[in-house]
Amino acid sequence: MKCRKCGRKAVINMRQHKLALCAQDFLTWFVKQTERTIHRDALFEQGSNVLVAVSGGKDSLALWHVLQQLGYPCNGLYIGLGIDDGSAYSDRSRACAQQFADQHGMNLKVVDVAASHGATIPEAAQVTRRGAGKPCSVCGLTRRYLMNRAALEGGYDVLVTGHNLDDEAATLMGNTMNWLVGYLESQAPLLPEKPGFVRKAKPFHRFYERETAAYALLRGIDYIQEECPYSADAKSIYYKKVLNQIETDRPGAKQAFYLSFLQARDQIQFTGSGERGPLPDARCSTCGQPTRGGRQCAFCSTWQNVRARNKPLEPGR
Ligand code: Q46
Ligand code: ZN
Repeated sequence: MKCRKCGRKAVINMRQHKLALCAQDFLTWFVKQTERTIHRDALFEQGSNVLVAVSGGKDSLALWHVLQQLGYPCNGLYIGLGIDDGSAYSDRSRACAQQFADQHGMNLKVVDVAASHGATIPEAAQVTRRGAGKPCSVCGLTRRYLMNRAALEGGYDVLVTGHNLDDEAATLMGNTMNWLVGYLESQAPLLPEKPGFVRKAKPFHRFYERETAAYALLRGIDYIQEECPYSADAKSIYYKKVLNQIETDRPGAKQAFYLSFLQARDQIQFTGSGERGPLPDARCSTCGQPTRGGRQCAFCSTWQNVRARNKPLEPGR
């Protein structure tokens, strides 16, 4: 197959765009498409101060690379979750993020959950009801909170994540299968800023996962290839498989499913129960963040609980 732009040998065929490209033209196309998405979806403006949530994986490192090429002032943020599971997953993903930052002269801020809050994510999951032995719930809550706080404290205009179209389509399938209206309302490539919450954006939300992977590979970015060990039984992996099966039979179906939702959601009357809804009046008594119920926000009450249960017994007790 030949590159549509120059006629050289194509390295990728994007059937949903009816576009095959060589390595050089793909890299140029990928950066331009990211810029187009940022403008078309009004994610942020030229000159915005950007904080990139970096996991050490292909999507977030590719995003950081592209934004730097586009001239946005951007720093990276890595959250150390303390996930080991015999594979030193967190240590290795952090090493990939740090190595990337050093190679490109970029600034990576690291927040280590165990050092700052007294327990790793798997330890926290063992002792909270929220965890019930599985760390994903407490992990998601903690990452969202710490990323938001780091962005606010650092004075950033926007926090960006590397979610691609496969991630978004799988989330959409999960939200739709269970009719999670609040989550459907919040599922958007842009969540505007509001008091206590930084603006959040997903500049890669129109790319297929194989495209972000191709960018990382062709740029020689060294990223952690395996997924978090706790993602193995995640429903999102199952939904991705199902969607890829449909995509094989009907090229473009995955893209149509997600992009049609974005169009339809503008016509749907949501009741404001999701993250995009009105802000609650109540404030967390510990951190001051707006919260929907209770004296404390979910993050502060969860981690207070973790610290209380994790406290070593005093001698003689
Ligand atoms: S939530 Fe769960 Fe992820 Fe956290 S524990 Fe791993 S799989 S990293 S997206
Ligand atoms: Zn709080």
